Amino acid sequence: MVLKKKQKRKIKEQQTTHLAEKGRKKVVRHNTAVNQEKHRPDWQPLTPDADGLVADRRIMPRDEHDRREANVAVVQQAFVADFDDGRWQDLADETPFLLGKVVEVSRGLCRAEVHGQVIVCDIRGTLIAEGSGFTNVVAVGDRVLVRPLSDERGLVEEVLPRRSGLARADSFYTHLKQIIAANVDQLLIVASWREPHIWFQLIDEYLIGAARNNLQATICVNKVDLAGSLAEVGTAVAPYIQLGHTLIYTSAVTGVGLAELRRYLWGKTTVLAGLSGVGKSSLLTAVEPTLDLRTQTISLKRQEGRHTTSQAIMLPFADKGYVVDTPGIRDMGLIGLDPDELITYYPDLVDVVGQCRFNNCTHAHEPGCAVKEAVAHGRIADWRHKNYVKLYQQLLEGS
Ligand SMILES: Nc1nc2c(ncn2[C@@H]2O[C@H](COP(=O)(O)OP(=O)(O)OP(=O)(O)O)[C@@H](O)[C@H]2O)c(=O)[nH]1
Ligand SMILES: [Mg+2]
Ligand SMILES: [Zn+2]
Repeated sequence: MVLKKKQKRKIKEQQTTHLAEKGRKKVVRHNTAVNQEKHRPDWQPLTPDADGLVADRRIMPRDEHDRREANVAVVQQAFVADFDDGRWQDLADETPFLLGKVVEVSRGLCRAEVHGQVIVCDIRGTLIAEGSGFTNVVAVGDRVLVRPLSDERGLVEEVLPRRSGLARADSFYTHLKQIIAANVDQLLIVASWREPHIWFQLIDEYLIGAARNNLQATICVNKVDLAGSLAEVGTAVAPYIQLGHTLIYTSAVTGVGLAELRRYLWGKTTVLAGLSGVGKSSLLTAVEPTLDLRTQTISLKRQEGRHTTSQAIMLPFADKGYVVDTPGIRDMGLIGLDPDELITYYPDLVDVVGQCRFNNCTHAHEPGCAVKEAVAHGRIADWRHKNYVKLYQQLLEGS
């Protein structure tokens, strides 16, 4: 059959629309947070391969990056677990620059400790975070190469590879991460018993964030002076203890637990995270009066408009170790997480989910749900189950 010109055009149009739609659908599907999360490498640290080719992606000037691209094996978005002060120093020694450690970041500027002295450094404008998997170029804790400009001023020429870090997924580009503190050893999740009231859902989210960042986390419950007794606190947090987490109970007012907290911080680089007002700065000042964080915190607050919400400050701790004080971070753990992956961060629920009547049970309202049964029999804490259901719902709505 011979088709008329008009008919042919119509068919072609239909085909084109179909193809365009197909194409568009494909792009949309590819861009969902879930798929981006699936298709990107994990956030776990990597170790060098036999040839020493590792995630040696430094943040460097654009042309320098292009020049090296051909020769360097690039693994993006990864931390290199075995970097230490010696290796960073070796890298710096190959250059005419000095090794610096970033202790505070502001827009286009940072403060870096160089040879034990903190100096203000500009950040070279051509440094790009593109391809590193992070949205920000420099973070607190970063090791950088500094070109000295004067006794008190320098220029950051390059950001050296990171050993570890606390990062949160960017809320817009969910496949990218904003790094809050780099090269830290551990995370101290600070909550308060009252004022503000202990909030288990946020602790759960922080624990998930720590696991996704491959960081060891400890939970500190502060303001225990506001509790009837320590036993009351212990009973409330028992599910965390059963899961194998370490808890420290403190009061910056009465001094309870400060010796233990000091031991925990000593010799390590620790980042503290918790809601505003739980007492992070008070605790640090109480265990190390020379830190004088009150003034630091106030001066940062005064400049609030100029800082991002992830503004953090790193301070030396008791001549052995560092602490990173942060403002309240609300959305650390979950962005970009596949809803079906959430259960893996609830080991107490994982143990029983296989026994649910329906194998696609969401453990929210289905009959014959083994999780709900375990809650009813007191084998799983009611609030752990509630947090799981709430977070699962949040993830579904977000994806
Ligand atoms: N009762 C009691 N109050 C405390 C304790 N620790 C801190 N506070 C009080 O809680 C308030 C908040 O303390 P901060 O140390 O500023 O809290 P923060 O976590 O650093 O808050 P941001 O800097 O806003 O994130 C202050 O008024 C402290 O005096 C404690 O152990 N017991
Ligand atoms: Mg504070
Ligand atoms: Zn179930």
